Amino acid sequence: MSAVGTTELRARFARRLSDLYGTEVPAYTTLVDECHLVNQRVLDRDGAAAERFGSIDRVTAERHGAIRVGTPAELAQVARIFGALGMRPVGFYDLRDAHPQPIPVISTAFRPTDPGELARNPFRVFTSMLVPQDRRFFDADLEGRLLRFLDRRRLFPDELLTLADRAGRDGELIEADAARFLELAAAAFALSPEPVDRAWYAELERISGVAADIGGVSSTHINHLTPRVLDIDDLYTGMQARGIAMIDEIQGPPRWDGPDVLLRQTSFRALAEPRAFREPDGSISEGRLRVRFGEVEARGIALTPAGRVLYDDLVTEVDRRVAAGEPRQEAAARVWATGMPATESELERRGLAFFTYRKVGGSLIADPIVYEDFLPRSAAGIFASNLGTAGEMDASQGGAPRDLAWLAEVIGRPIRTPEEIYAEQQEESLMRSGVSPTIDRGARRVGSGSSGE
Ligand code: OOG
Ligand code: NI
Repeated sequence: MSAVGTTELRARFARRLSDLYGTEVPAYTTLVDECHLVNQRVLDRDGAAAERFGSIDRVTAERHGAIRVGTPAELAQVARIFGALGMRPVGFYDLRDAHPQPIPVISTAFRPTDPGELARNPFRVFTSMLVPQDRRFFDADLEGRLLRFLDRRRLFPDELLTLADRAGRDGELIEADAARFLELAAAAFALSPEPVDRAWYAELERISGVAADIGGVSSTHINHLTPRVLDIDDLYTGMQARGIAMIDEIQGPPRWDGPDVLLRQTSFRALAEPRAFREPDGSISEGRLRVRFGEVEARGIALTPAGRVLYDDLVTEVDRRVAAGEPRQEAAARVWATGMPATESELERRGLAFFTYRKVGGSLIADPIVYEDFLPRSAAGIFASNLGTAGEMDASQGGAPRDLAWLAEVIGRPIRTPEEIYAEQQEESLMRSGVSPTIDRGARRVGSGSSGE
């Protein structure tokens, strides 16, 4: 019997989840169709330049999902399942002090880290974990009840975890095991028909819709699946023309004529889906919950730590102007026009973005490294725009300290930072070209045209 390797398992899982989500959330299918149309238009218009940040095959298949869990033990199990798909935890995002609205979670993203694997299938999952210990959100009594509830539930069956460990160890599964693994994994992320305890859910929802979505039900689910688009402004208008209500803004960098940097995202609001509820008297009734939505993203070049400081400064400056009454779009356009380098070469010369280098003839050509990660502020914006109410928070209470090292420790796995991965990729390309990383930057040229993948 033939075996299914890690890469193929990941690609099959991404496709399977996409099919599942399409049947559960029909507007997602509309979004994917519109993305294909826009991507084809950009390809026709820009030719090879359209593939500068990844081949069209990669971009067409590309998705990120998001899930939310309650405890380190659950997150450790998630790491085993995604580990079977060649996805490792990268980055640490603390959304508890995020603007525009604090969310009681910390997050990481599971994704391939090797450039070849990313090119073959970049499927990634933004994964958030509740922090019931944070007193700004939960008092000691509620923390205790939450932890008891979370400790009692089982998100993933043993059979799934056993198959995941086997795939992780062997780098493949025989066809029959692969089929079973994919079936169990997809089922674990589907919306459960299990009735929701009305009173318990409502109690958590008063604090945060995200707390209720995580700790108010006995299973987890994929809460959005995000295709990638090459022109997100075009997509935004296209979706509105199809009658889908989008959130007010595109998150992240503004629309501008300079290079695409980092990540731009937008979404449509969560749909009210029918769900069964268990009432306080034990009876079952039907209600509706808005938890699952649609999101789309456009990716650009990864910024170095220095580039990221510049980006964050521009964000702060735009906020300042908006607070003073300027419309956001105009403020952002003005701030970016003066603050952000207008070309890739300039980003390269000033060491603000990551590139890989290759020798062509006598010169060194620089190709941009695409940003594979997330932005905490955009993430908080995406969470917030899809919550009914802002929830309650007592800022005078102490929070629970959490960081990347803490998270790595409690899930028992190393977590890499995005910047170290990009830097390593850049260094390796320089070594391969026989160039010392400190060589005079004047010898380099920023390449144009194809993605170089
Ligand atoms: C995750 C929201 C963040 C993104 O793309 O920034 C996110 C969630 O809603 O669970 O997916
Ligand atoms: Ni997302």
